[in-house]
Amino acid sequence: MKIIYSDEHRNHFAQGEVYGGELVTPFERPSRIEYIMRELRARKLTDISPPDVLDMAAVARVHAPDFIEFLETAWRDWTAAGYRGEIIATVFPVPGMRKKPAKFIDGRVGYYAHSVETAITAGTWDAARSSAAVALSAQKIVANGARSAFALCRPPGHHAHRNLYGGYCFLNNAAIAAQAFRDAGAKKVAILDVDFHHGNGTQDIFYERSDVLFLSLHGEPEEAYPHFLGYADEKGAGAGEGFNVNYPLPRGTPFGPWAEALEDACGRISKFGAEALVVSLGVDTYKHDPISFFGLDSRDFAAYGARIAKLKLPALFVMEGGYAIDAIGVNTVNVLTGFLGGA
Ligand code: OKP
Ligand code: ZN
Repeated sequence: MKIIYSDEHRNHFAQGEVYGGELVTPFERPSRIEYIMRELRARKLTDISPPDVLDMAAVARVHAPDFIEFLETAWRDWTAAGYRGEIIATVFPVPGMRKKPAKFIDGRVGYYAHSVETAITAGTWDAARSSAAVALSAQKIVANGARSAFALCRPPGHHAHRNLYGGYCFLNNAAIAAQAFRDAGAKKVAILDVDFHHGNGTQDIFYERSDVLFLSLHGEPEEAYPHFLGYADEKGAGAGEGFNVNYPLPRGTPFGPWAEALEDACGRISKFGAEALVVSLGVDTYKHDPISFFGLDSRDFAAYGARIAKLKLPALFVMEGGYAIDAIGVNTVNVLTGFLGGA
């Protein structure tokens, strides 16, 4: 399996994540990727290349131009205002207020943020672009005929909407890759999101479309981030009605019921007639993940990798979350080797 990776992810490492009213070292940190790289090498998955130069037009197929411009200029405007910390949103155009674009940076930040935990730093835009480049380069390998590829993206992407960032995400790598499959001629693309958290950004981007089927297994929104999206009754709208499928699962869900939901999702993907599959691969479903609450064991990751292989679809794995750092490598690589062994 070809793997795409860029060192430039390191440009994004905020000092602080707002967590339980404290500023803590972000759970989403550069060492995550280093642990995965180490395990890939140990397990002889060594066909690792850097990404091609980013095609911004492919990013603009998914994200709004003003949002892209915001990400590009936010750090410049923040420092120009005399602020000395990292960019953290403080005020939002929630329902009841007016969603009018603001001029001053605080208003601009709140206009494009959906969550406070995620800080923007001097290097965030560079890292976000490199992450999208990783996804797109891996997508090309699959579009050109490979059975699979692994995009070792960081920062993750599935919480980024068309015009919103948050949940550690800035550009939606999986959505950008899915759109690139469409633009390369695939008539139908499925996105299977197995990260512990609901892929609210990806859902938002494709909610009214019938050419991209989105399915997400995640902690139920009553209990889990992002809290305000991810219910089972969100089934798509307009032409997209029936092409959005959520599997909210309760606290403590072990592999059995999780795998039953995956089985249902796989059935729908086959029935849909997808020509390509994008897997939003988060391994925060692991039983010892510090911010999640499912009960998967390391061997379960290999088992579900094999189930995904049975779909017999060209598959692009896009890295999302996973915060139990000592196990992130084993769990991630188990999915990939499970897939390779199950084909
Ligand atoms: C990003 B990805 C828990 C707070 C959660 C944000 C989590 C973002 C997860 N008390 N904060 O989907 O892994
Ligand atoms: Zn997650």
